[in-house]
Amino acid sequence: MNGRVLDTRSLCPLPTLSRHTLIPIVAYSQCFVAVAATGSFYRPFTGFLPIFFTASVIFFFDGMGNKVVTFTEQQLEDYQDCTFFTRKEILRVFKRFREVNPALVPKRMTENQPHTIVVPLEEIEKLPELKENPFKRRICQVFSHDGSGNLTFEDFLDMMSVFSEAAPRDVKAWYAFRIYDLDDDMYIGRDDLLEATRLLTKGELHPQEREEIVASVLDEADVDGDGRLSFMDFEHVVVRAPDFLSTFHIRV
Ligand SMILES: [Ca+2]
Ligand SMILES: [Ca+2]
Repeated sequence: MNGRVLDTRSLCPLPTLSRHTLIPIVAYSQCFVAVAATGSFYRPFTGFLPIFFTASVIFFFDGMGNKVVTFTEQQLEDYQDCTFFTRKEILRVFKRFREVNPALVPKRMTENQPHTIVVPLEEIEKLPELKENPFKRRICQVFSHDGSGNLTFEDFLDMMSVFSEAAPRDVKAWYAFRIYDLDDDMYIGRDDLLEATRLLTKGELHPQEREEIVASVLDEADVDGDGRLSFMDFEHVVVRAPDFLSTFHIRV
């Protein structure tokens, strides 16, 4: 199985975490919980809306009524191993992905297609689960194999897995950190916080007000006083935030 899913960061987050922890694992998570303490509407991920499916789809049928198998048994097993999903959920996620652009995504995914066929960012952003989220572009970039925001099926599966109910808190915290670390320097710095605050408040706050929020976030969360939030700083906040898991969630 050549899929990126199996050999990189994404769907097997724990090895990824340990790899990254070798670098001083710094980053960010806390900001928004701290921000949330200053005003209840400063809350990350409130744009995610639950997705409900009335029926699960295991197979597609072609025009002649013949069953079309989307993935091989081996592919499904691999995806199960590397996500927090059951195979039924994996197929639901595929249905969701294909609905974004049925002309681009075939019903049957042959060998390389799950990690070679790319749906553009602009189309993914229109998903109801994402379209109201101020971080939608950043979220797609974080899960995109090349950082562009365009997603293959495996990127998409990866994203939905991390946002699923079954994903553990430390995995969600790690990806929340990465999403807020807008400049990818492994810290949530002052500039990241200012921009995130702007996104979260839809530009309604005066720059001075945003500066004050960022200062209070850093004051509260920057444990070692280096002026930025490491992953450990961030995780410390997430652990204390009772509603973090419910806000970092998309239902499939
Ligand atoms: Ca940063
Ligand atoms: Ca710090």
